[in-house]
Amino acid sequence: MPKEKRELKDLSIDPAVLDILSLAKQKNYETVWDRLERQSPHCKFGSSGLCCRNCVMGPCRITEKTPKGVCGADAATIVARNLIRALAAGAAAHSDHGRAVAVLFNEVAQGKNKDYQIADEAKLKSIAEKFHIHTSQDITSIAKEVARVALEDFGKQDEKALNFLEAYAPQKRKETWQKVEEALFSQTGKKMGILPRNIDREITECMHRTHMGVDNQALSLLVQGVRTALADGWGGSLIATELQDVLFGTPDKKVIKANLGVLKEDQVNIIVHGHEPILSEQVVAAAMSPEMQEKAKEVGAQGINVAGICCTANEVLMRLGVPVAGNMIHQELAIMTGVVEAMVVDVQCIFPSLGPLAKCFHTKFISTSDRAAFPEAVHIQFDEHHAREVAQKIVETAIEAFKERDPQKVHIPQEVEEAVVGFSVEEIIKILGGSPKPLVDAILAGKIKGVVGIVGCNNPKIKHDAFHISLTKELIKKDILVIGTGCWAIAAAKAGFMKLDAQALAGEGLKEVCKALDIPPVLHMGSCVDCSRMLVLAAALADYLKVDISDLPLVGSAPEWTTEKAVSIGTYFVASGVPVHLWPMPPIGGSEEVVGILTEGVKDLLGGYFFIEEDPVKTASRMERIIMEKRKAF
Ligand code: XCC
Ligand code: SF4
Repeated sequence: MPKEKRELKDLSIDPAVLDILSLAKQKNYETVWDRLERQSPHCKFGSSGLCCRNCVMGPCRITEKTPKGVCGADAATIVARNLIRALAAGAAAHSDHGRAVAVLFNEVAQGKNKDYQIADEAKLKSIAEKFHIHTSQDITSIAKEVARVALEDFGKQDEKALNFLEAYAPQKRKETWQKVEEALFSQTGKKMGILPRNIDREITECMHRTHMGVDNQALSLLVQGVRTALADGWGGSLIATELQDVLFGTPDKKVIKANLGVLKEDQVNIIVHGHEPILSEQVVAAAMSPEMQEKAKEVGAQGINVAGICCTANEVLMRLGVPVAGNMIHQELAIMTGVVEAMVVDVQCIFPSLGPLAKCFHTKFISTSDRAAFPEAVHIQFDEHHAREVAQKIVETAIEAFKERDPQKVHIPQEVEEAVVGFSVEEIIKILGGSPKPLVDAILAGKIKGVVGIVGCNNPKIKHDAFHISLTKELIKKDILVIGTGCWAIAAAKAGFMKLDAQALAGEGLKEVCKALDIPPVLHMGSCVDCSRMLVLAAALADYLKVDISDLPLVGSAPEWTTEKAVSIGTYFVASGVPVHLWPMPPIGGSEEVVGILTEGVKDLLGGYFFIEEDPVKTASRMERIIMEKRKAF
């Protein structure tokens, strides 16, 4: 966090953001940056991971003079415990999302829910094949069996690895995990499991082990963190992605529009924000219905415009081509445009500041999930069994609000970019002509040096989108293909990096490949749970070449990370064999031992590791070096 007071232009590279920020200043609307300033400087114990609140003999803070907590826990234990608690929360967020999808999918399969259907039978069959489920049966029988293996991963009590991990992870990687478990046991004499057995169980075990007086060794704690992260990446998140594709369709290539300029002055604007397409798909469908469009006309609007924010945006843009109003940082700014009739939210990354902010406008801030409540929100309880009815009620509430819009407060930034999106693994393979071979050949020939997957958030401590965009730009210049998800993907879309024109920004080799395939050099692979798509792609390449993921010229990054989910994502990439860049520094600086394990120690065990770098250009060079090193071994 910079010490001096930052000027407006230092807060974001997005002109739409700066436009609304000057409006906010003029009108005295409070933003995330104002609150950050008031919270700064942040507590050093918290930022280095050295504050423990896990029992009430504490809270304990570790310093040179007081190197032990009341119970005797040292810096390494406390830092590791705090880290894996955060990781567990992140894995829980993704996996609880995955569970909701699995439960719904099961009900659809059982014929108990008619508001949703199986939209993609081909995908269902391809999933079934991975589990050796007979695909000659009727669709509902296949669906029931797939639902069973998915739900089992949340509840089975045996010691075997997750069904989904067994079915999806590449052979060599599974062998690596097995070997790591054996090596850890023979080196330490203590059993340390890496292979996750049950998604909920690993999260629970993180909570158990971090309770006062249970697991008090950094390595042991971090290995459980790895196991929990794997339960997320190859479990909860993967299940969410796969079954959402079955229920809502597997994304394919399409053109969308991005940034606050997608809001329309003459229409009822509904923003869907949060994470779960179970809700947003229904809101979009209801809004598009002729009946609702007609109602909107009755109140004087030209129609209804739905736009997304955060990962909900990514879900509906990938599948339905719905425009995206912005990433995480845009949520308050969107309301400040004065044209948002309703902001409809479910779970995750939704600022509780939105309720009070919406009160300054005609905007209805509508919460829907039984898991999430917000101050000053209108709660319209979502229920999968009455999904259409509830979605209609939400849309009607927005239409009603249109009448209250104050023209004096309307201020829509003009910025809009186009983006080519929809790159599911299935779509990528289709574009490649049915097999990963052309991509592998391009990599072997050096036209594409390697692939970097960028994920994650925005963080007001960092100039908004700046790291995302400079890093992306540097990488494609170096003939490195960039893929990614989450708020990075929205940043790239807004900055025009996902247009076909962006091929011009790529190095000669990458440009040639992208031209031949008619794709941008930067590929949108979806929402945060869709980071699992990147794992699946890596697995496809590894299995095709009969190597481990750690042998591939792949690097990951979370350059503006914020949430606990990002801790889990970063860790499952590392655990899957991918070196991962992070900025800002995670709260582990208080323990050299923990830093050592995560940046060095893991290398020999898992092939992946974390590295920290503040400068985008240096980050790109370091990534290139890693990639060139890996290419040598090819
Ligand atoms: Fe949240 Fe998924 Fe981060 Fe964006 S990127 S701030 S987690 S919405 Ni996943
Ligand atoms: Fe302090 Fe130990 Fe309790 Fe943590 S668990 S608060 S270090 S006494």
